[in-house]
Amino acid sequence: MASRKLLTLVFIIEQDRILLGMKKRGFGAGWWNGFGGKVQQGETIEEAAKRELREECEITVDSLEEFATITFEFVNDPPLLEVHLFKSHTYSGVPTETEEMRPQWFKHQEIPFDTMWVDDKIWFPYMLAGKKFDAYFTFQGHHTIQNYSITERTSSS
Ligand code: 6U4
Repeated sequence: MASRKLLTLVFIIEQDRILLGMKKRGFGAGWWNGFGGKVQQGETIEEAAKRELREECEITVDSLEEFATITFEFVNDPPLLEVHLFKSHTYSGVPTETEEMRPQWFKHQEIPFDTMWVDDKIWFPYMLAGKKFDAYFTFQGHHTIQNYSITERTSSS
């Protein structure tokens, strides 16, 4: 089986706006995204999600709701990325720019999909509708989706 890297992605979602960060360096630099990164040894995935949120925009959350996993395959470029997505409606602190991210609020109708990973416009509607899902995207390079699938979780799964 192909090896996989575990990653996190966190969204603060209020009634009519969502907090995104402009990634200033590393993987996905130049694109708006949620806050997240690699799960380190000795921490749970949720602990990693909270840590990355704190490190990248200096806010904290008491609890996070895991609502999706997305696996990304980059053709001829292993490993697979297994990204665990979390959300919260509340947080503490003030979203603050760091070396890695510049946070900004966006109205739900004004999400800057042209400056985001191309998969985001496909699955954000599920997230914003409060759905839980599991998805798989196969990328050719970083700009082209070769194929994908999304499965909504039923209440029993
Ligand atoms: P470091 O170690 O800080 O240099 P870096 O290479 O910047 O790490 P990292 O750890 O910030 O990467 O993780 C990349 C982030 O991008 C994770 O939160 C997952 C997210 N991500 C990766 N592929 C994505 C994609 N296709 N669509 C998306 N988010 C993606 O919306």
